[in-house]
Amino acid sequence: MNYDIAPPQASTFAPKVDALFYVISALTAFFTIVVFALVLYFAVKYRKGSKADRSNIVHDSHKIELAWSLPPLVLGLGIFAWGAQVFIEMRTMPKDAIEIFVIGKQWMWHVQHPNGVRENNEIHVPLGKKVKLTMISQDVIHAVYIPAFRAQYQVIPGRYTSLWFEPTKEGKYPLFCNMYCGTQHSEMGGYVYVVKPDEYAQFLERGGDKKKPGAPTSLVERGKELYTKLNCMGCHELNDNVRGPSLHGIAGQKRKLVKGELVTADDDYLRESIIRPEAKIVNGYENTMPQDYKGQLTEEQIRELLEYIKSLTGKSASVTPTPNEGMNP
Ligand code: HEC
Ligand SMILES: [Cu+2]
Repeated sequence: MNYDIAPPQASTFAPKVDALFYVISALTAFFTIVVFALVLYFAVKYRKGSKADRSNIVHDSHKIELAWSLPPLVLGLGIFAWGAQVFIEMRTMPKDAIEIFVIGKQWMWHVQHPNGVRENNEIHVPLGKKVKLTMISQDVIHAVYIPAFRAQYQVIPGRYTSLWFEPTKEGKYPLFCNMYCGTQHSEMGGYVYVVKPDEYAQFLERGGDKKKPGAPTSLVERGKELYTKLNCMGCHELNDNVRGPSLHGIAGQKRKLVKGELVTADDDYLRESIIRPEAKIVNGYENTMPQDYKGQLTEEQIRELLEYIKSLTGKSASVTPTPNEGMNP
C-alpha cells in the first residue's frame, strides 16, 4: 500500500515549507529524546539506595548553563530567520503574476479569470507561471487551502486578501475551505488543475459559460455594462465635474479626502467607495453618491466594476479633484 506522509509537492513553496517543517520536527524529536534519555539515565543512576558517587555536587556552573542556553537560542533564532524568509516570500505578491479572482460564499468557491471565464469549485492554473489569487468573501470568513501548493490564506468579507503560488507539477490537486464556516464547510472544496500554459490559453479561449457559447465577456466589458446600467457616468465623467470626480487613472493613485487625509486608491478603497460612499469623502465633494449600491451588487459585480474603473485611463485624474475645473457641458 502506498502511504504518503505529505501531499505531493506541486509548487515552488512546497519543498521550502517541507524542508523547514522536517528540520523543526527533527530538532524537536532530537531534543525530546535527549531530555527523556537523560531523565531516565539519572533516575536510574541516582535512584534511592544506589551506590552512585554523590560527593561532588555541582551548585553553580556557568559552563553547563551556557551549554543548555546558547545552542537552543542560536537554533531558535536560526529557525525564526529561516521561517521568516519563507513567510516573507509567500506573502510578497509578485508584480508579474496572473491574477485570478476568487469569491467564497457558503458553501462554494466562485472563480473569475480576467478574460471573464468563470468556474465553480475549480481553478485552472498554468504550469510554471506565477498565479495570484485576489479573494473576498460574500458572507463569513473562509480560507482557501491548497495542500499540494502548501498555500493557504483567509478569505474575509469586506476586504480583499491575496495568495500566490507557482505550480511546478501538472495534475489535479484538492482545494479546501480551511476555516470552519457553517454546516456544509466540509463540502466547500474542489480541485485545482495545473495544466500546460498552452492548455490554459485554450481553456480561457473556450470560455466558461457553456450555455452562451462564443468568446467570453471580459470582466472589464461586464464592468462597463454595469457602469452604464447603474448610471455611474451620470456623475463620473472623463473630467472632474460638480456631480462627481473623474475615475480615470485614479486606481493606485493617492486621493485626497475632505479631512485632508491622503489615501491610496487600491482595490479596497475603490470597493468601499462604491458600496459605502459615506466612509471616505473625496476632497471638494459631499456625500452625494447614491448609498444603495451595496444591496444591488454581488461581489462578482463589484469586481467587474473595479476592473472597469482600473481600465479607465485616457487621462490621469488629479490627486486633489476640483469640482469646478473642467466642467463638462
Ligand atoms: C449622484 C452622483 C453619483 C453617482 C450616480 C455615482 N457616484 Fe461615485 N461619487 C460621487 C461623488 C460626489 C463622489 C465623491 C464623494 C465621495 O467620495 O463619496 C464619488 C466618489 C466615487 C469614487 C471614489 C472616487 C475618488 O475620486 O476617489 C468611486 C470609485 C465611485 N464614486 C464609483 C462610482 C460607481 C462605480 C458608480 C456607479 C455604480 C458611482 N460612483 C455612481 C457621485 C456619484
Ligand atoms: Cu468556507
